[in-house]
Amino acid sequence: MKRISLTQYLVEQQREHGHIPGQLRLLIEVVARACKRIAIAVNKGALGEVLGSAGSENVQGEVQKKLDIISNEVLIETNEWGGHLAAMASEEMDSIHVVPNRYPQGEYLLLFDPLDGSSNIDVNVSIGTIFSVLRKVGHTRGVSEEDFHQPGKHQAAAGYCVYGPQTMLVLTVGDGVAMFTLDRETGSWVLTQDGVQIPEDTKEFAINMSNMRHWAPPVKQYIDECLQGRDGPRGKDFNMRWVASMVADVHRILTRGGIFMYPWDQREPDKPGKLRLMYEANPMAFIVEQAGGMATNGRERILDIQPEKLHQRVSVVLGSKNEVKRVTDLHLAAGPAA
Ligand code: P6P
Repeated sequence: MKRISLTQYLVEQQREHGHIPGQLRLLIEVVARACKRIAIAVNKGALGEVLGSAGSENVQGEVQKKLDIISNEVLIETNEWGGHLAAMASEEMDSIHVVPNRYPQGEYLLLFDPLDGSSNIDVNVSIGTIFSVLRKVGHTRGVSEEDFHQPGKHQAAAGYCVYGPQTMLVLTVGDGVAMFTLDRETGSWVLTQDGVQIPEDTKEFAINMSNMRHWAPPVKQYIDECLQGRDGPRGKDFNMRWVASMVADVHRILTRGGIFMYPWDQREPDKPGKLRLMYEANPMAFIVEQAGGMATNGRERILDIQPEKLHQRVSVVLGSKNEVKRVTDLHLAAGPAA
């Protein structure tokens, strides 16, 4: 493949398809630069005194790791002065961060989970940054949390950076999915795959099996059928993977197919699931759909869900289309959600 940088890719997308406005191109390049800085901090590990807990909790009540806070600060400080953004929202911040008055305000809203999979940081397992881009509705300078309450189908762009054996940036602006690998010798993001397609069928499921007793019947039935293998109703054996880092699990599915599930469970019956809609499920659902996959909350398309709160949670079933459809059909056959 001819070596094409992220910048050249975005310029060519803009030239050929015209749907990457200048501010959006700048936003994507700034986020990509922030991910490079995060990658450097992540890769330092114990040498950089960045491991371990920060001694604080986020809005989700989760203990924050030092790298959670470092990553969040990197994304804020690299993005707030460029004039492409009106405000940002993060898993690590209770409320939105509005661009200070000393900087020009742009037409986009940026949401992110600055470092997803934090429980894996100290054990050297792949983690990642997830980001979602919305357009700011209205053209007054003011911006409020309500401006963020847009369904995922309105995203202008979405992507993630996975800090693994390779550091890779995966991106969609609504015209398919492209993958870039960080060339550490030059500091460039190099296009290594374009037109990513998720196989419609799979033999691999990703779910935290230790929660089985808490799942709703349709999820139990689906996983039980997979576990029966070739002698059961599926007529084929399945494999299981669970990295406990959504970015790593989704990246595997984009690369070789599979189904990822974090369903509702009875431990927190009033919460629809563990994962967050705005900055985990929506960006991943946009990417998965753009790669020919499917993403639902078990019953409805994730990208159609109308958000009511910035940090609201959602059940997630995404990946190979025919498998996600099977899980969704089981939920619908079970009747209305409890
Ligand atoms: P569990 C990481 O904390 C995360 O938000 C996702 O990245 C991951 O898929 C999930 O939670 C793992 O959850 O309950 O298996 O630790």
